[in-house]
Amino acid sequence: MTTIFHKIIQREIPADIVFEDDHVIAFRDIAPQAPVHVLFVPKQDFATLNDVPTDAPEIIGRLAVAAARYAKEQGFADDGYRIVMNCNEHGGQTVFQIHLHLLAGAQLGRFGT
Ligand code: IU
Repeated sequence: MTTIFHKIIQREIPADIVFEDDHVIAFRDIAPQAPVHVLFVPKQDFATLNDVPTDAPEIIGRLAVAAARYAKEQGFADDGYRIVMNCNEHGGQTVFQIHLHLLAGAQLGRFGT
C-alpha cells in the first residue's frame, strides 16, 4: 500500500525532514499537537503495529531510540517528552504506515478517552 508517508520517503512530496538513516525517516507533523511534533517512520512497509513481525522488535526499537536521540540533540530530553503510536480506529490512526509521534516542548496534558 502506498501512503503519503511512502511518498515522503521517496521524495515524491516535500516534508520538513529532521532525521534520516538507512531504516528510519523523521519529519515534522503538518498539524502539530505540541511545540515539537515529529513523526518517526520506518522505511519498511507495515500498515499498523499489528503487522510488525514478533521476531522483528528492532523495527519499533529503532523508532524510539531515534526519537530519544533527537530529543537529546535538540536539548529537551531532560525536560521530557511523549512518544505515541496510534493503532487502527480506536487508537485514532489515520495514516496506515506505522509511525511514532514525538511530542514535546510544553507540559503535556494527561491522555485517555
Ligand atoms: P496518526 O497516528 O495516523 O493519527 O497520525 C498521522 C499524523 O500524520 C497526523 O498527526 C497528521 O497530522 C500527520 N500528517 C502529516 O504530517 N503529513 C501529512 O501529509 C498527513 C498527515 I495526510
